[in-house]
Amino acid sequence: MQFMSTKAAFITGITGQDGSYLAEHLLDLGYEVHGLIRRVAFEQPEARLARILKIKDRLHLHSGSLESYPSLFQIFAKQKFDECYHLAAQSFVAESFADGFSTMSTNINGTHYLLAALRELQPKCRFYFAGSSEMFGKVHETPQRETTIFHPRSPYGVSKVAGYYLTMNYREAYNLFAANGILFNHEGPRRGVEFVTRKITTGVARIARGQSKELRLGNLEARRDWGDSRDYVRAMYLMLQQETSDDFVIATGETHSVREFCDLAFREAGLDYRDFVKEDEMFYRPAEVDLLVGDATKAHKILGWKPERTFPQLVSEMVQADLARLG
Ligand code: G4F
Repeated sequence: MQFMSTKAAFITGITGQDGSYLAEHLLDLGYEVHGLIRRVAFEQPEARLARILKIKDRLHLHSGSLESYPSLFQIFAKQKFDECYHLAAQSFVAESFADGFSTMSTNINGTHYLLAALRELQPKCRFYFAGSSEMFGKVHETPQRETTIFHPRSPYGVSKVAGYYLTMNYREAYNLFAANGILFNHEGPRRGVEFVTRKITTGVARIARGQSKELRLGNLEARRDWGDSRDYVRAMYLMLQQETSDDFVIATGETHSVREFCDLAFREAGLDYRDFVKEDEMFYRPAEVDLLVGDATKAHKILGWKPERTFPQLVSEMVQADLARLG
């Protein structure tokens, strides 16, 4: 049975994979759901609001930017929130090597502006920061847990470490309820096509439908702990329902290589990945994160959270969704 509530939540990154699933989850729980949207998104709703089009009429969308403190200040001055989920970021690791300055500026300043505006106007609002397993980077222990030392390997990873410590600092210095989720990779049919899982499943669909002959990828040996976004947004919500704010690793505890993902995804369409996948140095990163696998024991114990979907289910659903999209 679900608890009905009249709480108001504010989501940055509501148009993304996680934001759209979180918005649906909170609506189901009876929340009034608000989201931060760039002004241009209103001009191209089909493209920019695609993931939330079905629920758009039930949402309260506010125009503003993470790069503008005044725009956030104005939103918080007008509307009171019980919870703020900060998911928006430049989240593509490869892009952070291409333009580290924009990544740093959006990810670090954006987080700081939000925290500062909340402290000023709504110190009772609970804050969630989307930390990342990329913070572990060149891992110091396996599996990685809340106490594992950070060693980021990209400007993106560095920006997330900064956001993590800003969140912790506002908790300790100003007594804000501010929680860090250290989420390992999480995917689904709404994943952006630039990330490797969706790049593979759209590639499989195109090849299966005769629209393409090969799929060019980078490092096939990188290993990730891939979960399902719909499971992970439940964990975000649970973190803000606790008595005190804390930091939590959210992961499945399993690790698979990009090669294994390819193998499973091509097999789902009756194909052999070895006939189609070509390794291309263009997609290698200047510094790679070789292995990620998380230990979510703390989340199991304190949040009562467990992932519900398995890795094979995730791969199968993503491939089938892309096949269906192509008709
Ligand atoms: O799918 P990816 O681009 O995700 P990455 O870099 O692990 O980051 C994702 O997960 C993080 C959580 O750990 C988030 F914080 C972050 O925002 C993002 O959601 O790449 C996964 C792996 C990498 O090792 C990459 O080198 O796949 C390898 N890879 C191999 N070929 C490729 C490709 N990645 C991409 N994007 N494209 C390729 O062609």
